[in-house]
Amino acid sequence: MLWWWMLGGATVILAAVMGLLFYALRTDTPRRAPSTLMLLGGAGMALPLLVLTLLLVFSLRTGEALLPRANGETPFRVEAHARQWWWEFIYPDVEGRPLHTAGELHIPAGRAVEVRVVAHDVIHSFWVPRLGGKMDAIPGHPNRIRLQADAPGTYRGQCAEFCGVQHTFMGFLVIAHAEDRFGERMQALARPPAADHPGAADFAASCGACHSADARRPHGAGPNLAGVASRRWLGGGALADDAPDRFIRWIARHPELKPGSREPDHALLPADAAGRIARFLEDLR
Ligand code: HEC
Ligand SMILES: [Cu+2]
Repeated sequence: MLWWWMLGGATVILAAVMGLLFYALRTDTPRRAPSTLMLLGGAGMALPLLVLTLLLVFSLRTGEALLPRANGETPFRVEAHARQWWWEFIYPDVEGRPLHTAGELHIPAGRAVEVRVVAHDVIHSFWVPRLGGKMDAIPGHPNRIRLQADAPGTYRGQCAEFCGVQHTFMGFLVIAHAEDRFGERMQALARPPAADHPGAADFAASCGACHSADARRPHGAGPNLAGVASRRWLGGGALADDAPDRFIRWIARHPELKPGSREPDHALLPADAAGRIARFLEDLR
């Protein structure tokens, strides 16, 4: 349908241009210079007004048609909050209350997902190349983008607007699950951390100012670490493996792995406390 309109439009324009060309080439017809009014009013105003209005109507309709359809269902809603240099993802109403996580966005496969894109410092851009277009994250101006993963899988996302030194490592992963797996993932995220864990007190003392390990209790300047042990990478791709010692490596070496990030150096943290904290993080599944 759309193709026919495009072909038709192109044919009309081609015919008009060719007609004008032949008219111009016919040197034998006496010519009158067109009046200024004709030139300005006709070619300068009426024609562009007509063409642009038509194009606007068609592009609005096309844009609407290209959006993943919610097919009667409400789309799954989630918020993506951009910060230098990490993404927070908020599921606004899992069992009626929001869940906060970071770094990985879990979505149900085969269902339209509406992402509300927000920025907290500078302009960033939300982009998952395999799932659709880019959407700017602008401070004070939330935007919306709709996407859909037709099959379960992992889709790489990336901040697509230069936003400072660690722009490169402002990556994220979108993980699409089959519907029942998705529910399991949400339930796992909602589980509070074990308060009697041997590393819980150290974590609260050294990291608790910026990090929460409970998706229901967001606070602080750092990413929510609920479920962090099941994340496939840390620091937006700066530490892109999930070897068992990765938390101890992050604690010791993140200033090298992600120089300039807003996380302070932990040089003064005793090794035994760091070890307990790392084990605490490994248990946040
Ligand atoms: C002053 C605030 C602050 C403190 C204190 C802090 N962090 Fe962070 N942390 C951050 C910020 C900001 C980031 C995001 C860094 C980035 O990716 O740009 C982060 C990222 C992380 C990440 C990667 C998370 C992810 O989603 O990939 C881990 C793991 C982490 N911190 C562990 C710790 C541990 C363990 C401690 C305590 C020993 C700690 N942090 C203390 C601010 C802090
Ligand atoms: Cu960015």
